[in-house]
Amino acid sequence: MKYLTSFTEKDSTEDIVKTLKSDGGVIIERLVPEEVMDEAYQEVQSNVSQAQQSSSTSLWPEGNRTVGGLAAASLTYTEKLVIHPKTLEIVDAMLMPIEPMSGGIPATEAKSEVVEIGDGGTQVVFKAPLETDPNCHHYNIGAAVMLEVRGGPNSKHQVLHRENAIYQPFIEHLPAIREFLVSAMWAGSDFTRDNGATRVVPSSHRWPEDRIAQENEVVQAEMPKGSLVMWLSRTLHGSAKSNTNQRRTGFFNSYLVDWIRQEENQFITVPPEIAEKLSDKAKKVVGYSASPNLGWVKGRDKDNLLVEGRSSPL
Ligand SMILES: O=C(O)CCC(=O)C(=O)O
Ligand SMILES: [Fe+2]
Repeated sequence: MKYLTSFTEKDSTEDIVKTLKSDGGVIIERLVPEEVMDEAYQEVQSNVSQAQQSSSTSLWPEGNRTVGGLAAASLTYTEKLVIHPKTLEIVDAMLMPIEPMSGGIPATEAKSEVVEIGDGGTQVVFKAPLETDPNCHHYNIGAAVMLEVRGGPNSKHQVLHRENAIYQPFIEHLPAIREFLVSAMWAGSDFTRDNGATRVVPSSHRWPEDRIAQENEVVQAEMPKGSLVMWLSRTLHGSAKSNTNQRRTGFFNSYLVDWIRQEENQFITVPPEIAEKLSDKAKKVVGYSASPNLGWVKGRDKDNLLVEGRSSPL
């Protein structure tokens, strides 16, 4: 595999998912009109000061621009990109939630039974899991950020990394688990070879951890504005250096199973007074919903924790 396959919205979700699983990444071209990307960019520019957009970390050195809390900084981004129906269909197929976000048929609950153990006592016992069993109750965004590569004398390729690196130090001794995170990067400008289009190493999600990528195994997610590149948690990738003075604007979010802590704290970045303005689906994906066992608030509705109802075992 020396390239990422490009699809369009007309291609079947099944085909896209098959390729995402085999190659570790896919591009979907022109999934939204360019104007949607311009609208999102304008909202970010009016809501976030230039000073707040500056960055000086090792992943995002001086000169580039980054914006955190993007789900609050641009409601167009949250409503039209994060919960884009095609994207949600793909993520549903990858993360296998009990409650699919794309409106598909809910999967059956992970199977457990309560057995009698004598003297009126009982115990919960889980049956051996099947590959087709759900992998989460629902999923949320892990982080939602704008990542803007700016060319300049110091422009360098970002270190190739796997998105699972934030959890891996603590779970590396577990046997391989099913996919728990999918990354999505929307092109807020054209993504070109010269302006920093994301570097991706196809098939690297199936490599042993210590295999080192050769430069000729790295491809770039070149795509026009309004397109989307998605990759898996074990796929090596990173932003690229820019040789131009154009901005390369990426709108990034990850989708993460509900049973792992979100990378960026969405309850601070999208406080209830902003979350209230979101559609029910957007509220849910940001994190304002609960599974029967996780994230509950006594007295609040499990599907919308901003309103009264039932969500807790108490
Ligand atoms: O901006 C990009 O192209 C990728 C960025 C990335 O992978 C990261 O910051 O974790
Ligand atoms: Fe990354």
